[in-house]
Order: sequence, then structure tokens, then C-alpha cells
Amino acid sequence: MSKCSLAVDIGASSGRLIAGSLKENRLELEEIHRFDNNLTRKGHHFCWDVDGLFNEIKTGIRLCKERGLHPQSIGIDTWAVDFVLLDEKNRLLTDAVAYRDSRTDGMMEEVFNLISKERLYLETGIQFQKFNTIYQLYSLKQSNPEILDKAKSFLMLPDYFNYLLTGKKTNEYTNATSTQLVNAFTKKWDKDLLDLLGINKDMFLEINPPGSQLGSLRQTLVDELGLDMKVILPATHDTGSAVVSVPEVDDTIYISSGTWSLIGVENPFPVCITKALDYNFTNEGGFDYQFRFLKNIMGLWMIQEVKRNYNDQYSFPELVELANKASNFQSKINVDDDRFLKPENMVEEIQSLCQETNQEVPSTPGEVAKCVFDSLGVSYQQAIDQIEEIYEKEFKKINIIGGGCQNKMLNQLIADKTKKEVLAGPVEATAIGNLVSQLISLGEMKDIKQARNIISQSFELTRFTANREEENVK
Ligand code: ADP
Ligand code: LRH
Repeated sequence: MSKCSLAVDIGASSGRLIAGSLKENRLELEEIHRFDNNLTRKGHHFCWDVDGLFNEIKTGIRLCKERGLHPQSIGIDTWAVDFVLLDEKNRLLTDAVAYRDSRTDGMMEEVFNLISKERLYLETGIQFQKFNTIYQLYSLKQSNPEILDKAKSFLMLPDYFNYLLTGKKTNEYTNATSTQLVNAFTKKWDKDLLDLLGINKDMFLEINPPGSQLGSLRQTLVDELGLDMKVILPATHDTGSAVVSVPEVDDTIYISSGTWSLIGVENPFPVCITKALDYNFTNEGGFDYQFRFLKNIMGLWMIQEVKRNYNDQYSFPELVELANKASNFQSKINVDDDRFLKPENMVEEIQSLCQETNQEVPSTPGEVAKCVFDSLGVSYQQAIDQIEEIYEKEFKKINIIGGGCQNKMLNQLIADKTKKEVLAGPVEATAIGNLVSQLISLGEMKDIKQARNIISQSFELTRFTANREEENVK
């Protein structure tokens, strides 16, 4: 792989650098570096270790060089909603407080005193999650208004890493929409909303779409790393990049399965109708100004925490295996209850809810895992029913992408419950979508339609059906 581009994909649980190149109409990938990502406690808050993450990005670039790879470009995506603020000298004014931190408790309600829920939804199309950037900023306004007033630049985390790489500051469109502060129709910062909230408008930067080229690495980094490359914006919101990789979006419901399960469809326009508001569906900005009409479901965060609570004694495949063996265990919980966002102990929280609802309490790792997977299945089914109700049509196919599509038990469960054809893959959908944005920007791919064709030629998917015939398909 001589000529390649480099995707930096950092999820809430782990990050990776993957090099990709186009060879005879197929996308070839080479994993360069992988690392864990965890919340760290800083003072009163749970934060992300942005310095550590930037070091991992640099390590990955160094490893490219060691392997003789000279990427022509690099693109960064991360999870959404989190940000930092910089002062006039581009120094950090805030830690990168994590969205699971409790600072946003009660903030949604405070914001609704200033702006009605309906207006917020009609203007932004974004779902109500208590951790959205709007509520994080409002919390900062309550606790440290002087910081907000002093701030000269608002940067989402990929924007910040891009600034560290290039010295250039911009806000990328897809991730900006996750703030709930971008107007879904003008695709610009909603200055009226910011005025109503009393939040300093001047710190928000120009919004640029995926595919924009930011420039080369800073000279100091070129000297340090011995490589130069173009920095290109992918859909910097990881889910935005992931959905680029869904080979066939028409008539397909996707599940982007990782720390969160994002269930939805792609649309050319935002759907801000009352039913979508009632069901709390979002319209996140996507590549090529498409919209992701989807619902956030608590996702595999729950099993990540369960794994941690059992001191990482079991791997993810082992937990799936144990859940399979606990086939008689039937208790189910509402996975979307906020109590699972950041409980002290996930296993105990699950056990408590089973007890409170007079169900059998899971006592073994297999029973706990079975309860999580079955309960996620219930929530998936409900979201799928809601999508079909809103669209007044039946979708025939479900495409599960991301790390979670390796969970065969969950894939089969979804096929059994929905009686739909379930396709699993690609696992590295987000990195692939990130690479595709770069390759389109560089003129190596024509457009997203061609990119999706190439993706479907390049990666094998696994099909699951209710009659339990698992097969590999191209
Ligand atoms: P994120 O990008 O949100 O950090 P990923 O897309 O990397 O998440 O997916 C991580 C999840 O994938 C894990 O929480 C785990 O549940 C699941 N997973 C990863 N590997 C496997 C595996 N071999 N078998 C089953 N599940 C897996
Ligand atoms: C998935 C994700 C999701 C957001 C959440 C904060 O990684 O970006 O789309 O809602 O993290």
C-alpha cells in the first residue's frame, strides 16, 4: 500500500488509525494502531484525556512511517457533542468534559424555560439528549459564565485535534449539528437560539462540510514526525462517517452498533414532524447534506461496563458465549432509562431494576449479558416499529455496522425478532466512511454513490435470517 490515506477513528471506547487505498476498484485497509479510550476523573468532572488521545494520533502517524507508508491525507472522526473552548491565544479554557458527566443534570429543563421544546426541534431537528452540547454549554453558563465570555473559539473534539495538526480552526458540519445549535435548514449556527440562551455567539466558527481540505500539518509536527500530509475533514461525527459505509441505504434500516446503538435511515431532508419529536428521533447532518433520521439506544456501553465490573475477566466474545448458554434467562430492562448512562456499577443497576420490576435477578455474568442483549433487542424492535410507523412503509433489510456487528447472538436475535434480513458489516464502517470522504475530496472517487458501490465490492457482509441460515455475502 504505497499511496494511501489515513483514517483516525476514535470512539468512546477505543480508537484506531487505519490506512486505506483504492486498488482496482476495491478499498484495501491496513490497521496501523489501536488504543483504548476511557473517561478520566479530573476534579469534579469526568473528562476525556485529549492530550493522551493526540499522542495516540501522533504514535499512529509515526507507525505509518516505520511501515514505509506515506499517507497523502489524514481525517479525524470522534463521538459527537463534546467540545473545548480556547482563549485569544488559543490556550485551552476548559477540560474536555465528557458527555456522561452529571453537569448537565436538570439543564434541559432550564433551557426549556427559555426556548420551547417544539421550537428547538423545528429549528434544529435534533433529538433531546440531556448531554447535547447545548445543555453542556448552558451548564457552563451557570457554573462559569466568565469562561464562556472569554472564549474565542468553540471547537468540537475533532475540530480541536485538527487545530493541533494544522493550526487552522473550523467547525465541521456533521459534528456541529449534534450540538442542537445548528439550524437544520440554513445549516448554519442558529444565532437566534444562541441569543435566547445568552451564549457568546462569537466563539462559533465558520462551518465547513466533509471533504473540505484544511491544509498541511504544522511545520513543527512535520519536523517531529518526519511526514507531511493533507488534513481533510471527513464526517467528523463518527456516526456520520459510519453511515457513509452502509452499502445500500435505500429501503434499509441501519444500526450503527458500538458504544451507542444508532438506529435509523438516511434522508435527503430533515423530518421534524410531531411524531418524530414524540418518539425522540433526531435529524443529524450527514455527508453531502443528507440527514440521518435515527434514534440513540443505550447500546453496548452497557456490556462494556458489565465487562469492566467483572474486572475484564471475560472478553466480549466470551460474554456473548456465556449469554448464549444462559438461554433460559428471560428478565428484561428498559435500556434507555437514564439510570444506565453512568451508574456507579452497571451490574448492580441492572440487578436493581430487575428486582424493582419483580423479575428474576440475574446473578451470573451470562445472565447479566443475556439480559442486556435481550433488552437491547426490545428497544431495537420498538425503534424499528416507530420508523415504519412514521414512514408508513415496511423496510425489508437491516444493516448492522461497527464493532457491535461481531456479536452474532445480537444479530440473530434481531433477525428472529424482526423477521427481516439482517446484514452484518463492515466492522470498521466508521474508518471506511472517513477514508471515503478523503478519497472523494482527493478526486480518487467520484461521489458517495460510487463510494458505496466500491464498499459493497470490497467487504464481505454476513447475512442472518429468522430461519437461522447464516451466510457470507458480497
Ligand atoms: P465505539 O467506536 O463506539 O467505541 P466500536 O464500534 O469499536 O465502538 O464497538 C465496540 C463494541 O463492539 C464493544 O462494546 C463490544 O460490545 C463489541 N465487540 C467488539 N468486538 C467484539 C467481538 N469479537 N464479539 C462481540 N462483540 C464485540
Ligand atoms: C456514537 C456517538 C453518537 C452520539 C454519542 C455521543 O459514538 O457519536 O452518535 O449520540 O456518540
